[in-house]
Amino acid sequence: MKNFKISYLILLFLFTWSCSEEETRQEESSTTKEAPIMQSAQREGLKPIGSGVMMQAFYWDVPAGGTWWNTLDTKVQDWSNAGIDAIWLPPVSKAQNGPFSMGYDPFDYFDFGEYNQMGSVETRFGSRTELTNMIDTAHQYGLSVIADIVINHNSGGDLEANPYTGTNTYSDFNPLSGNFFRSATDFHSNNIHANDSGAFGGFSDLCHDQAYVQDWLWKNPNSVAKYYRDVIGFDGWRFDYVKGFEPWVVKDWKNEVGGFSVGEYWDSNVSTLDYWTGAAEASAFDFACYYKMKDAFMGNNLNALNDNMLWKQNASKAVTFVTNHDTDEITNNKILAYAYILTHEGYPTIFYRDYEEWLNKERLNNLIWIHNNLAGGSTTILHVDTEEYVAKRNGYNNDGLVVYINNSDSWQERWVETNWSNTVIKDYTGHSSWEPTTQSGKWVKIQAPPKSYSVWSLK
Ligand SMILES: [Ca+2]
Ligand SMILES: [Ca+2]
Repeated sequence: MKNFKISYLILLFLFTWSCSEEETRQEESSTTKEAPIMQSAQREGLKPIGSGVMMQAFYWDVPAGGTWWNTLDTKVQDWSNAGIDAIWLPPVSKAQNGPFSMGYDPFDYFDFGEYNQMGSVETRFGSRTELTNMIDTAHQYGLSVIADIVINHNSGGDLEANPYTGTNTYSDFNPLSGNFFRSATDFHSNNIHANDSGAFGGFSDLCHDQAYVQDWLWKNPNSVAKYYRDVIGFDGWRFDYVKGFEPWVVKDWKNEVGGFSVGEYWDSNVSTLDYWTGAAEASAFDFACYYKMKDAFMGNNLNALNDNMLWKQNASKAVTFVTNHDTDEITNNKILAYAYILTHEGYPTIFYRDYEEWLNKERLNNLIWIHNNLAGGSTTILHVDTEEYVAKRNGYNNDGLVVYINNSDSWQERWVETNWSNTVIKDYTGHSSWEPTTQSGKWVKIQAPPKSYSVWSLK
């Protein structure tokens, strides 16, 4: 490392004359994890989760009326062709708000749009048949399907006298599916304890220490986890609001039924996120990366990309994202953030509206291709200042890449040290027409257009 720094500084001095501007900052960051996330798919013929890019296949308040599953059914083939390897669905079962619910107020875990309760037969998204048909189509095109699992809280129970609180509570659940009836003893407070690590709003807070609750959620042959996997066809799990319960719940679920698992631990603290992934033995959404990208691309200070993120700490457990159903704001520099996550480590997610409505689909498809074909190996940051960021992926079963992000209002050029000697390289985004040859010492001059990016690799 030290020799590297010294030779780096010598080379930097030699080439300063040709740099477009003074080097303001040089930092080097490497992660030890070389291999991308790879999990063997449970179902025959599916792409390994983590080999490509995840699609968050919904946004807040998608069209109601029971048509969403059919909408997705028409898109999964194109997504698979573009390099998507998994789709994340909203919670699929009947919730208290029935045909209007986005699913995060779960009532009957086994009503997928087939029982007339909570104001409708179908869920907001459609019928059970429409759901399973769409999942079959996704599988046909090699996509894994990830379920959104909301088990911190329930909603829609009937009022009952609660012996633990001495009051009346809405904790009497009588779902028409006939599965997983619940009562006061299954929620906090109860005979086991007053509460767990968190409650959400005023919802009934499930007690996962209750053996009956564990049985119905993941242990029994007809548990939610096994039914969703074996009968409905889910391949992986996205756990909602995991701050609301202990990480062993996710670990036990995953150990029981397997499958890729990612938790929504909404916290920017890298140590906390890293701790959770270890305790839960699951991936986590990289909220640290999300907030640093906000500072970098909305706050117009790319130096924030030097800060720590979960993918830098533990790339194999980081699921990176630019926005999601809770945060779906539009920003001018969003495509730069996608250029960042799709060229860096971690398992990147693309948000439905960004792909289908808001951003240029061809540019995203190009970045997905770059992610799946060039973005391998560890990461070295080559340059950062407020307006420019250059990093290289060092390659892992592929050639690696150099990504140059430019948040200034004009074209920028920069000499950088690649991993390639005497080699012709090109910009795989097509933004630059340069095809420079790297020097014997691996240095080369590259360029990036204003408010845009370029991605370089072997021609
Ligand atoms: Ca329908
Ligand atoms: Ca809780």
